[in-house]
Amino acid sequence: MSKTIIGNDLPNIPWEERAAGDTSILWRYSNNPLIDWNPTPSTARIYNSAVLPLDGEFIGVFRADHKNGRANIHFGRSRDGITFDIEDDVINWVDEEGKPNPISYGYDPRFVKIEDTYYVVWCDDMKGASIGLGKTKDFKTWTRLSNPLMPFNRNGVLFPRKINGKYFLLSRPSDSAHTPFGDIYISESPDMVYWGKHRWVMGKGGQGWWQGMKIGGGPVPIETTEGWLLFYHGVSTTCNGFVYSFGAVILDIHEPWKVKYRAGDYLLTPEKEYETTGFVPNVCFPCANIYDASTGRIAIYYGAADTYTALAFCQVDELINWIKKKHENV
Ligand code: BMA
Repeated sequence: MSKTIIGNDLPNIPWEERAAGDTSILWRYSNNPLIDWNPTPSTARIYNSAVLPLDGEFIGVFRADHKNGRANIHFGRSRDGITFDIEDDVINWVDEEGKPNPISYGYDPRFVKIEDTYYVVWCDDMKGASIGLGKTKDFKTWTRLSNPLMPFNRNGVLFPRKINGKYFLLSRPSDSAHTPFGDIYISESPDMVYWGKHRWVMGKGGQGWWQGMKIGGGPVPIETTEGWLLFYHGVSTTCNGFVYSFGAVILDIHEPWKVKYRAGDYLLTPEKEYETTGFVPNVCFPCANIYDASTGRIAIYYGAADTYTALAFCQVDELINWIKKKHENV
């Protein structure tokens, strides 16, 4: 079998086969949610979080809303990618001289390994919503780097390798509140410090009302023989507020600002009670994906109702065929 995903194998990927009779391209884990209310003494809700494999087990950076309502980022570990042991204390960030450099709030982290370094990208406070960037090699020392982009911005997503010798970062320029607009842009950098060549990648809208108000990049893109596979969230406005769903797109492998295929339908929209009911109802917000290249299995971690962490699965070839079939020119 020729491999579609260009990457590592992960035979112990958390996985559950699609239920008999289910025809969904992406299916939910039957034991969702993975993380329920009040998961640690200081935290009320852990969701919109990111997981990576490490040495046969799993690690993650977790968005935790504390009991004063403020969000911050915690580190955690898991044997199986399903049950997590999350530290009750926030990550202690330092600056590049090793001096404490705490974040005043942080949320929606993405986590990526590039060469021998693990990077965290999150929504940070730079007198308003902006993109935070930090790195670690040992999960003990966590070093903050300078904010890659000016405020106001959210949904920073790094690509997992350099492309044409440059690092690439997706972002979604926004306001500092509940942004009623938003397209996905891309920026590049030779060194993770200076970012430029900003380009527009894709806009809200299309034929699907589910992404009519705004969109934002989701998990770290997956390299495939067809291009970069990117899950992204899309938001529609109803008379009862925003509804967050997610879909998928394939970007050109060498020029990732070019959309090759974009599915007009969503893959997942709030339906289950843990998605429709919680601190913020009707939110499905993906922040991480892990994969097993040999079998093409993909597991996606998503936040549900700004309260829970949930898991869904798909198979890469089925997904890519579906994206092509549902492709629309926007
Ligand atoms: C966005 C972000 C997400 C959140 C979503 C729905 O603006 O703040 O963290 O899941 O709103 O409330």
